[in-house]
This record gives sequence, structure tokens and C-alpha cells, in this order.
Amino acid sequence: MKISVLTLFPEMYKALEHSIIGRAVEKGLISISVVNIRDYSANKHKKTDDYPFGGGAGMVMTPQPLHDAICAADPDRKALRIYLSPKGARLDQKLVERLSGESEILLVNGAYEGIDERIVTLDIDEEISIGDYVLTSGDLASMVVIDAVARYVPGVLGSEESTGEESFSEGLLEYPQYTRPQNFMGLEVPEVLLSGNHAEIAAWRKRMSMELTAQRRPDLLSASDEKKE
Ligand code: 4H6
Repeated sequence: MKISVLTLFPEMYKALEHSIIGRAVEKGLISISVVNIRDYSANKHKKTDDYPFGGGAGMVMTPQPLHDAICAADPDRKALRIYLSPKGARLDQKLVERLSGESEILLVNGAYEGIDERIVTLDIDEEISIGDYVLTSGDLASMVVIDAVARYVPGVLGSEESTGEESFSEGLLEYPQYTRPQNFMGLEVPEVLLSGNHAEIAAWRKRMSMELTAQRRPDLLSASDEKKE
């Protein structure tokens, strides 16, 4: 999968090198091309923002550098072009899985008060939000998308850590996990997990998942019912 990122803060993406994503890039499973939008500014001072028409606080990213950067990164319009914004469709595991099926994605990151709306109209396929909160730029949201999507690219995760049985894949929260030692600070590992009885262990885990989901995320329970129907 080819991922292109357009940003005013290219340095931020160095953080990805120190993760499973960095290894996936080294293995050639994904490529990440980070493009500095400022490099495309035709302005003699490399300006990328201006005052909003109609007035109001803050600055807006001007269309020229964005449009030129997008066209340079994706000249044949082969990529799914995504704009990260608080107004976008909410990212969830289902959307992550759909994005992981794309051969190319291009992530456009706004800063200041956002980008000129005509870029969204002309150049963007999907507007996505990672949740109902405001960030100073789209970049942390883009890194969330990259991390979540890359996990679904075949070969990125080892067979031990596959995406099949994890939280949300069955629409439920994950059961609690335990490892050694068997007693930690007086707290014991649940007996059933030591029993070697795989059917009982599976039943216990299912019950824990259901109870946890009912307590914390009842909205997910009704959604997982709908899945089965
Ligand atoms: C587009 C428009 C994404 C991008 C406005 C981006 C949260 C998310 C941004 C803005 C983002 C998310 C700039 C508006 C700062 C508020 C960048 N914040 N903002 N939830 N910020 O996915 O001021």
C-alpha cells in the first residue's frame, strides 16, 4: 500500500519510524511519502495561509499550495484522497478495514482554522474525523489512520498478533488478559485460564466480553446484535 501525506509539519511523521509501521516500511509492505505543503507555495515568502473572507479569528490555508501538492503527489488521481477534519465521518474499525483495501491513499492535513473549502470540493474524496475533539492540526489524526490501516496490510502483523480476534472485530470489547506470574501482589489469575480446558476458557472469555461491553459500551451490544441478523 502506498500512503502519501501532505502536511505543514513533516517532522512529526518521524514518530512512525519507531513503531511496527517503521518495520512494515523496511519490509516494503507499505510506503509512506511525506510531502511538505510549503514546498509548493508559489508565494515568494512560501506563505500557505491567509485571512478568512468574511472575517473572524485565525487563518485559513490557501488553495494554491494544497492543490499543487495534491496534483504532484497523485497526478493520475489513483489515490483515495482523505482530508482529516473534525467535520468528517467518524473513523471506526469498519472504515479502517475498507481503507486497508485501497492500493493508494493520500492524507491531506489542515492546520490553522482549516483549508479553503474549494480544495475539499475539487480534490478530496472523503472527509474523516478520528473523534469528537479538536487538534491543532490533522497530523495526529493522520498518524492514527496510518497506524490503524497498516495493521490490516498483509504481513505487517506477525501471525501471533493477527487482527482476527481483537476488540471490535466481533463488535465487542476484549476480555481481560493475564500473563505470568500467577500471583501478583496478592492478585490471582482466574482459575479457568489455568485449567487447560479450551472450551471453558472460550466460554469464560465470551462472557467477560459480553459483561464488559454491556457495562461500558452498551451501544456496541445492540450493534453486534444487528450484525448477526
Ligand atoms: C480541518 C479543519 C482532525 C483540520 C479544522 C483535525 C481534529 C480532527 C483541522 C481543523 C483537527 C479529528 C484546526 C479546527 C484547529 C480547530 C485540524 N482536529 N482545526 N477529530 N484539526 O479528526 O482549530
